[in-house]
Amino acid sequence: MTRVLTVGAAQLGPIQRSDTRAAVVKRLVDLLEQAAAHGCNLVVFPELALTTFFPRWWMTDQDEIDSFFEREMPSRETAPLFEAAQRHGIGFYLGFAELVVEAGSVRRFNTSIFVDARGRIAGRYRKIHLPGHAEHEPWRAFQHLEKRYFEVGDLGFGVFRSMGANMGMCICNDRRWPETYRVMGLQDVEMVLLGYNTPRHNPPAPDHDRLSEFHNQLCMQGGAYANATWVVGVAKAGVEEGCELIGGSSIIAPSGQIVAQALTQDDELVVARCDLDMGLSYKRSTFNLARHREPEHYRMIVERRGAVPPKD
Ligand code: ING
Repeated sequence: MTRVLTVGAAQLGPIQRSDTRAAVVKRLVDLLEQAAAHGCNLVVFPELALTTFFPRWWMTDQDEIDSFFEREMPSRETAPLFEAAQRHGIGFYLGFAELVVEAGSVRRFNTSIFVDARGRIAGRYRKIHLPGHAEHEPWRAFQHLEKRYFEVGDLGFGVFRSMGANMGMCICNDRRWPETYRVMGLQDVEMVLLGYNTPRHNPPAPDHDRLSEFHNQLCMQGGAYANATWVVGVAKAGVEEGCELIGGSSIIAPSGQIVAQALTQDDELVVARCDLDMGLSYKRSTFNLARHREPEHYRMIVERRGAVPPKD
């Protein structure tokens, strides 16, 4: 019996600083209703899908910073999304800034959850690869202060069973690192869900800007192929507070092929039927990890953080 999930990649256009959570949640519910009309089983929303990408600003007032975080999930503002999803029997991935008190201390993470068709939180992920910087760098056209506002995630790259699939999650910059997919590949992942907020302009390397969409596709296609998994990457796109974020939300097959891709930089639903068994032919041949990998020769990947060049 084939296992097919009909997936909705729910790309968001820009969220401006003044946009309320209630207004954003209405957009999310609209996209989810569209997904229901197309028979989707699950919907993937972007990273930090409830607010504008606030790490673009240098802020020192903790209350102001914390106004972008969620203290509870679901909350009064997000409950309508959970209710609509449950009503339609649809699972969803949602990215948001998580503020939680653990063992008496406040923790802040760039987080995603997977909520199953019955409204239960079946998976939680906290972003591990935090790009950008931690101090004010006024030379930049805009800041990228994820290293300041978030802690490195403490949950690892987990793979969990839901909707009959081995599901994995990551967030944005994680998708650029092959290690992200391989750790999930070693847990037999079949579908990786991820959201991203990717500025077109990267101040430290402006010459990369023209390759933004190419690099976005390259890293997700590579991760999908090398680990025989579906990858669903969903953007928050468009011009937010003067900063352009790329779109290009994509549903990518275990073959590495892009099955469907967003055409706009606005709210846009992209739909594809995903056969979860499509990765099997790769897992049984080219990427039979148990048969072909030689971990004894990979130790450097774990033991060494940065590159050490050879001696002259
Ligand atoms: N954003 C970007 C990303 O990894 C970035 C950061 C932009 C890295 C451009 C490299 C080039 O897609 C987030 N939020 O990680």
